[in-house]
Amino acid sequence: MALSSYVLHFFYRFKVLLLVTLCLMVLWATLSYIVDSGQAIPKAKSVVENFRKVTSLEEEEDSQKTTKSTVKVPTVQSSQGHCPALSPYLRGASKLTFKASLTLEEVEKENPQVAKGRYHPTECSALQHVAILIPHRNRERHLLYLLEHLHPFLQRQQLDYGIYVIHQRFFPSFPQAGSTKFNRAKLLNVGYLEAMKEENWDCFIFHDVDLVPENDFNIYMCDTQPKHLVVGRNNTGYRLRYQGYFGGVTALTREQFSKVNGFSNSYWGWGGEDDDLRIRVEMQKMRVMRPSPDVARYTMIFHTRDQGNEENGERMKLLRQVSRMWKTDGLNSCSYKLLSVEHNPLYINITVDFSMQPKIS
Ligand code: UD2
Ligand code: MN
Repeated sequence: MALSSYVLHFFYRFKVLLLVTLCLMVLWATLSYIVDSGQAIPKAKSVVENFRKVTSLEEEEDSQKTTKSTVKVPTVQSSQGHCPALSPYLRGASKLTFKASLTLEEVEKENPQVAKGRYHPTECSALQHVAILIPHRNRERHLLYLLEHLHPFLQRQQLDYGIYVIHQRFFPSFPQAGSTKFNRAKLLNVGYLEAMKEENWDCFIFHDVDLVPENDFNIYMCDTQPKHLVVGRNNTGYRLRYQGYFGGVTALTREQFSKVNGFSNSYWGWGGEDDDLRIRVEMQKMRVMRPSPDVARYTMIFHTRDQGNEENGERMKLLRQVSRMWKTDGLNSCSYKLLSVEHNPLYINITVDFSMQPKIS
């Protein structure tokens, strides 16, 4: 009897002890949870935010695919002056698509804020006034795709910009009636001179018609040194072709470009004119800058060599003469016959005829 009451008593005390221990454990667990969650909330928040960022980027990319990346007009209007150094509308890398059935009317509809080839942000005053100069002949499809992607791209960068297409007149069926080889460099000189008649642009972007930028962190503004914006492109494995490469898309301020007397006018046909400009830049003790390779990426729309733009056999000879020629061959000697200047909704079209120009030998 005594033994059983002792056992009962022992069990009773054991149960109480167990209960107290359990309570203490629950209390400890609750307290440590509260402390932990205090630290974990910011972590969780940042995870959620990152997730949101990723999804919104994907969503934006998706919406970009369907709506062809129309820039959302900012809702907050302010009269506070300059736009920020880095626009809040940038999206990063985007997947480019080129729809076979695209028309100019569609691109116009997607860019209602662009008038006569120009745009400026309304929410702030742009840091630079940028003229985009595109040399062009017989590449209508490429021009259409470039306009489609470039307008929203530049608007996301909050730039005050104008797009100039400099078109070299060609008479393919009547070569004897004055057809000339294509002259990319001279067209770009014409673009500079004609654009400067309209506005005192701060910065010039010399832009091939077939290169579409893939990442809007590749900023189309000029810097303290001339900039080369094409580090990589799809058809060269996104690698820089060679160290001194300065082709495709470059950005020079008004002063930088006039300091080197612009491009040479003497490069007829394909090749050399880009290296010539780099030599001019280096001769003026300027240094070519490049954005980081992960943003300076382009898709070049496939093409073969154009009729009238055959390889220039003179280019090596010309490149050896730059130091002797640059002062007299450039902006200050660029003569041309201006045929028309049309202010289309999405670009300013400057048509010139070089057929009377003597070829340099
Ligand atoms: C490379 C350079 C280019 C230039 C060229 C040599 C790159 C990415 N680009 O381009 O900047 O130095 O070599 O001259 O390295 N074009 C026409 N119609 C024509 C011919 C040319 O519109 O009939 C224009 C068009 O803007 C084109 C540009 O000239 O993008 C360059 O010509 P290309 O595309 O035939 O030469 P590519 O790709 O070798
Ligand atoms: Mn090309």
